[in-house]
Amino acid sequence: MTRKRMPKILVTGAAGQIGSELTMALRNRYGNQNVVAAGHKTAPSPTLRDSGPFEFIDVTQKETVEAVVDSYQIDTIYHLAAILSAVGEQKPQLCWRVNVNGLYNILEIARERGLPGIFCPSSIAVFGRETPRDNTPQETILSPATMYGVTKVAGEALCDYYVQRFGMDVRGIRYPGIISSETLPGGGTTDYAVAIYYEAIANRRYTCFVGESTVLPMIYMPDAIKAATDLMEADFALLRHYSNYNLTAMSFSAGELAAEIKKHIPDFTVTYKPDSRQAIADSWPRSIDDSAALNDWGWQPDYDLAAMTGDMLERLTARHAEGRLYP
Ligand code: VAH
Repeated sequence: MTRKRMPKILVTGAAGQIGSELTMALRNRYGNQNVVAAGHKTAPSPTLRDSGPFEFIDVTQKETVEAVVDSYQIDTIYHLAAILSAVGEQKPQLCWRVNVNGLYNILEIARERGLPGIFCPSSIAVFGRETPRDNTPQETILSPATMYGVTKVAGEALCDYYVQRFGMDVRGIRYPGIISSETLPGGGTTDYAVAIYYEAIANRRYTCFVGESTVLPMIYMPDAIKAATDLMEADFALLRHYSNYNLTAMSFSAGELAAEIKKHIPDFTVTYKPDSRQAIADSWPRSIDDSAALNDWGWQPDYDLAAMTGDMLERLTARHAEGRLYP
């Protein structure tokens, strides 16, 4: 998408883990009043609420989204509203309604108005037990073991159909687990990789819901946001994929994560008590081949496990000292 003027952006799911930080990054980049944040039920943080427009929508109710798109003359949508993997297994029908019907509404609104840019993230959850788990290729078997993964496979196919059939510009990334300091994740299988930092600071101990040897691909939020904006600013003509770029920054086991935190907090202890989310984690890749993202739009992460851990603990320690560790 070649930019001639500042975009008018709508971020759905803006009160969520990615949406809350992505909205602020987009406001810094394009101007506060050019980025409309939208949520469903979760109230926005003061930072989000006081820095620019915030609206409540329900992506499963098309007219609620149309009203915002038309009143703000939106031309670009970052569609983050979604039900994640663990909650999606508890509520599979809701997961389908929000993740697929909601996406369909976004794509139809964009098609009917000729909007020039849509970003909709996918996930490594599209892969399953039949997928090669190490250095998982860009082109491979998609056999999701969760409704969340099913909705992301359907979402990728729907987005690519709108590119091919209607000539639209729809882009997306298969995100790995995302670790962040500003907003707690909302019911994913990788939530342990965020909670462990909070509990290390608050209580010096954590009970982890996946086993010590569980390895998953991960990314730190600043890199996740950089990937979204870099992809959206890339020359569409150079893209060989659209809504399903493999992406990662690092892979590590729960035990390696705990050991990295212990370098900063020596008396930190972890107990491992795998629950139902272990089976989901075991169906996902251990590492990802993201060479297509590197080749097509220059993807390079900035944070590894050591750099992320130092930054996370610094941010959370400062908040803890002010008595506001948890958002
Ligand atoms: C989840 N955080 O755990 C999301 C993500 C790859 C994991 O899609 O459901």
